[in-house]
Amino acid sequence: MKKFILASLTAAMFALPVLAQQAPASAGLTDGEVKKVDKENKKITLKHAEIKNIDMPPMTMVFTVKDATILDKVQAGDKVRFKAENVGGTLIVTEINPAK
Ligand SMILES: [Cu+2]
Repeated sequence: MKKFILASLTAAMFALPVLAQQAPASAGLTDGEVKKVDKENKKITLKHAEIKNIDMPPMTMVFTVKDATILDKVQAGDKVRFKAENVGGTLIVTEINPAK
């Protein structure tokens, strides 16, 4: 029995780094809710959860989007998953998808 537990622990220790490496792929997306869409000015107002990759706490704010066409998929009131990046000091939403 002791041997079995040891083997399981060892297996778990080897498995953990693999899980940790897989996390960042989906961690790049942040949960948010659309407050306002402004296609003309390529802006979107989002109430967002913590954005880990740019070290930002939860808040409601205006983002510039990389491309106005990504705003076609969303409208005010939608729950979304989005990706924000800091490009030369400007926060840009590069990807946004309705949350399922
Ligand atoms: Cu913010």
